[in-house]
Amino acid sequence: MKLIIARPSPYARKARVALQEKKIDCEIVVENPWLPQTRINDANPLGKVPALVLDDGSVIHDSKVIFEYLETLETPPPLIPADASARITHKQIEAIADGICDAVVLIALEGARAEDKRSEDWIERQHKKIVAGVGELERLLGQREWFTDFGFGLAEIASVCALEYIDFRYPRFQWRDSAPGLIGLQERVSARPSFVATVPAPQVLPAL
Ligand SMILES: N[C@@H](CCC(=O)N[C@@H](CS)C(=O)NCC(=O)O)C(=O)O
Repeated sequence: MKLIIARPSPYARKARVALQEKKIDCEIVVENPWLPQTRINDANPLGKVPALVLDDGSVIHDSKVIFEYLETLETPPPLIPADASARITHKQIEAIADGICDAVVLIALEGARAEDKRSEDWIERQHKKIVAGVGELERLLGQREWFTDFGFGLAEIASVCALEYIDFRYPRFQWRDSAPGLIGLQERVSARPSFVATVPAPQVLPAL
């Protein structure tokens, strides 16, 4: 099995963390999907990382699907609850966290455009999604240690990948000022070896 990633990608990080938590053997291949010579389209028609290439050559892409696939391998520990209600909560939180990352990516791409082609209105629109998304994660966590009684799993992984992606790509938004509960969550989760080993690292973003 081979996982194609980009080092800064928060989506790829979710899959990398799941592999490490479950101690699943998997080759990691680093790509830069933004470069013209990228081979990512051979694996994913949408040209995005992550993509998981199975031993029979078939490919699973989109981090949500990869995460779900890894769970079907039934390698402990489980990271998605079997209970339907907790499962939906985890998937809902993943959707919010990924939505935050989508907005951060769009702001970063806008920043890569020539100044006269940038839209401040567009950046502001995305900024509001990030602020609202973090606010919702904070509300959902409340005073608890974990989002659900299941404990550490998909919701916590996706959320901390998103929060640390904000730190990495969009430090203008100081989320810690408005989300005290998430500070504790981020500190607890980021100390895990799976998170320490997958801290986002810079990659060239070509001018658009
Ligand atoms: N929904 C996708 C998003 C993946 C994604 O947007 N990846 C970015 C890197 S962070 C990418 O490869 N972008 C290249 C492009 O959009 O052309 C997932 O969760 O896997």
